[in-house]
Amino acid sequence: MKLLSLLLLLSLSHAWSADDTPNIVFVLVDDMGYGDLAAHGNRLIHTPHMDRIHHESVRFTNFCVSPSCAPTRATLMSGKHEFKVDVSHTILGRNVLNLQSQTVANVLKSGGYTTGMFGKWHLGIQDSYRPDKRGFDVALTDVDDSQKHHYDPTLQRNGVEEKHQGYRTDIFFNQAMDFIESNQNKKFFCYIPTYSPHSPLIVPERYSKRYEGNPNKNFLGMVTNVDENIGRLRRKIEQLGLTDKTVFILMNDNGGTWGVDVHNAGMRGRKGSALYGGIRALSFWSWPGKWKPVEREQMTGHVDFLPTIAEIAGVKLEDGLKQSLDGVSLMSLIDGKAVQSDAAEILKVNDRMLVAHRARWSDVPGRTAAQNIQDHKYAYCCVRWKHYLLLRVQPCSSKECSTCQKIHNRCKDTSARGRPYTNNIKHYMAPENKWKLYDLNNDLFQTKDIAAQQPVIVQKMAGHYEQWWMDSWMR
Ligand SMILES: [Ca+2]
Repeated sequence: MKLLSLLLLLSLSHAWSADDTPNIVFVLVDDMGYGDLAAHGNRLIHTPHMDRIHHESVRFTNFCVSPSCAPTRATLMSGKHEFKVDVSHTILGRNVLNLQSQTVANVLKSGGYTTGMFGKWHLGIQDSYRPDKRGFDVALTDVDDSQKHHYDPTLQRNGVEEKHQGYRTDIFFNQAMDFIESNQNKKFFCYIPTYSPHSPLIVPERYSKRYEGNPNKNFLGMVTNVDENIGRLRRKIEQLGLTDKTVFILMNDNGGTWGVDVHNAGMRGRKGSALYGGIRALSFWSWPGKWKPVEREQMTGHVDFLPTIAEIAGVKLEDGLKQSLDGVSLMSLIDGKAVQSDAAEILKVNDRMLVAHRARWSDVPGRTAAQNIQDHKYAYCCVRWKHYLLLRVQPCSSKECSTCQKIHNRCKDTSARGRPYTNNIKHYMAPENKWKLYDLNNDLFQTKDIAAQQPVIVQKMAGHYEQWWMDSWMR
């Protein structure tokens, strides 16, 4: 492992003196949706601190992640689609980022950053897969990466257990603030992936009582608790005099969950789906005094995170690594310098296609891993290109594949009695052996299939998917 780590570091080299490169604070909110924000038109939710970040940031308004937790984290950390780094689920050992992958923390460490992580890693917490073995100097995470330990949790700091008192989200933010204070005279990367507002929905009453009467008051309260913690974090950065020296990034990790019936920003789909509402995420990038707040509607995504961070940090990626990445640096969109130019990377952003796949299939007994993968090629996936979204919903027929059975069942039962997400349940559509095409400019809710009217576009995007599938699994 030592040799591997050395090789990883040797493959990176510094681009330029890092004196004027900023600290980087990255908050990733688990299971919050694009619509769970007052600034995105949600009239019920109370999110004043995140709204302020919205107003102060470069905002990527057409930014997509993966349909669920670990896949998104795998891509954020590695810069590659999760399938290429062996992540295809949130459990079953298929949420473990392979050791060949360099992480964004490896990249930043090579650029002289002190790196800390406080929260939900979800990419393997055993042995060499632990975050403190993947480029983080300090990594504090739940002892078994469980969602359940809301109060007085046992945490693990670089593999050593610690008992903590209090509400877990507050604890992680407190610990992150201590890290920032301790490293205020160094250049640091502080990654705070929350466990909230993921279920189970448990929050101190003072947050939920604001939403009394709403069936999802605990979820909404959890979002407000995260928001309050973000406010405390920002105040701490300000008190330390670091605001102008710190890039602050806010993102969520998959489509909406318990909040989609309150407000889903006009979209259909939720976490776990490949509809736009299942993958669109907020993506706010702020550097006070340096970057002007603006909206960028180019098609972007989590694949772009690592190369963008590398450029912000002044780390030149080694050619082999750069070419293996699925994304590009968005810096020219952030600082606006190249928006009017014909910079190659901007053209790539404007004409690229990006794929999302639900993954999460069950390991069906009697089928090999390779067969299971092939059985789910079209289970629930999409291709994005310009303002189009090409969708396929073709779950497998095995009764032993619980995830596909869930899709089959929801296709039959659209009444969704007793379930959450009542309005958005309609995103589970009857499977057909063909692609559907939606024009997101005119049909954000994705109800009108225009595939029959646009056969050339369907063919082009479907062709991209076939090639992508080969590239993702046949390596
Ligand atoms: Ca999540």
